Amino acid sequence: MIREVNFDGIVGPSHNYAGLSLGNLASTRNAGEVSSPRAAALQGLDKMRANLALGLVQGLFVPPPRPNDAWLARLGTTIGEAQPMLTANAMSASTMWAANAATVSPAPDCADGKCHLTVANLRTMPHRTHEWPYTLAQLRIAFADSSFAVHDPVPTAFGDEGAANHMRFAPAHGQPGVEVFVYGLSGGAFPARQHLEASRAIARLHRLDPARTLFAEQSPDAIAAGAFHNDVVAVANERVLFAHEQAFADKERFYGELAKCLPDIEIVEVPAGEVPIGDAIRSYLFNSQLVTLPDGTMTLVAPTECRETPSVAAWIERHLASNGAIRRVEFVDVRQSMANGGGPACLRLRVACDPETVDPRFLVDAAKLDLLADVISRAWPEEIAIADLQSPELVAAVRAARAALLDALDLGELLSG
Ligand code: SUG
Repeated sequence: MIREVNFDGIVGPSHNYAGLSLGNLASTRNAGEVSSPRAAALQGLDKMRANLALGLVQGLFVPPPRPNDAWLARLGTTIGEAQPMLTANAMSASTMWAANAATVSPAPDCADGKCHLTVANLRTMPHRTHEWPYTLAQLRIAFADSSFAVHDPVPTAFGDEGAANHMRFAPAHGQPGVEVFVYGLSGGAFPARQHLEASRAIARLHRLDPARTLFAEQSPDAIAAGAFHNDVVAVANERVLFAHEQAFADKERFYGELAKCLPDIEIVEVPAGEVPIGDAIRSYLFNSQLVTLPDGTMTLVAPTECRETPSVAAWIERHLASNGAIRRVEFVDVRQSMANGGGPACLRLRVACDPETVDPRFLVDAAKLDLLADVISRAWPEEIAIADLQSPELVAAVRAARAALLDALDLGELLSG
């Protein structure tokens, strides 16, 4: 029985605001602020708890070792000696944004009937380039069942940002779907992170049907306005596309191709005249989780910032009153992640599969979330200032916190990598 499972990245104990992501306006705006790793991780658990309460199936990924000593060693240095820029890169907690972990094609879309996952190389931002070996190790354990095929990253010649630049449409999660790869060619002053060649390679590796696979260009203006990933301005669920008017370079063509592949597609487009793209990016309206509840209600799990942005709050109110495709909106507080440009949808990787085929250590129920909350409340640092990133006490605390988490989840085999 195929269900959508959302795997959230647990916010790691080294979560900090170093301003490492050019083109991600929140990351730049909050550079140098003091972070609250404990509160951040607990906000993440609360989001998972709320999604469980909605009747959704919930999973998790764990943070990788921080600092990344192996990466620093390849650069000929150590955490004690590295210059501040390398230290920040080695201490980044950016794996929390699990939407960037991999691209996922559910089994009904793939010629061999397996669910394919390709770990993302994340080659554009230095702090993200060293995530994938640790992500891959987890994917290989979580999806070891023969119904999955887990792939290495595509060569770093071509940038790949995973599910953040990929959308899937289907009448229902368990039926064959249409997969859309959204690539960037240019973004003005900011980098376009997803390369077309990487997307094409993944479509081939996943053995997708070319007749049900589309490639659409991200609007360069949207990237220049701060939409560094497509999932900042568009989200898909079943036969609904929820997108900002300015998300795509050539929307008429893309919408036309989509309608040809999926005649009953419903496009909920938000006009710039109602929600300016700046408000969409600040509030992360489109970085909400668009989910179907067990009773069939299409629900938007949106960041609380949407309630506080007048144009967005007004749009939501009008849409709900109009009986549009989205019938319900739930707000979640993920402010610590939002301050680094990661909303509810960034924090999760969607995998449509039979939950019975997933290693149960990566699935959660309310009792497991309570156990994790206990570990995090005891072991996660309360605050991190950038000036402290190299402090031996902090480094030791970060290492010990991860070890405690892995122990609680019985995932000791990940301790060294
Ligand atoms: O890659 N932020 C992440 C946010 C990723 C959001 N993911 C999706 N849209 N799916 C990024 O820009 C923060 C950088 C810092 O720690 O300074 C950061 O990496």
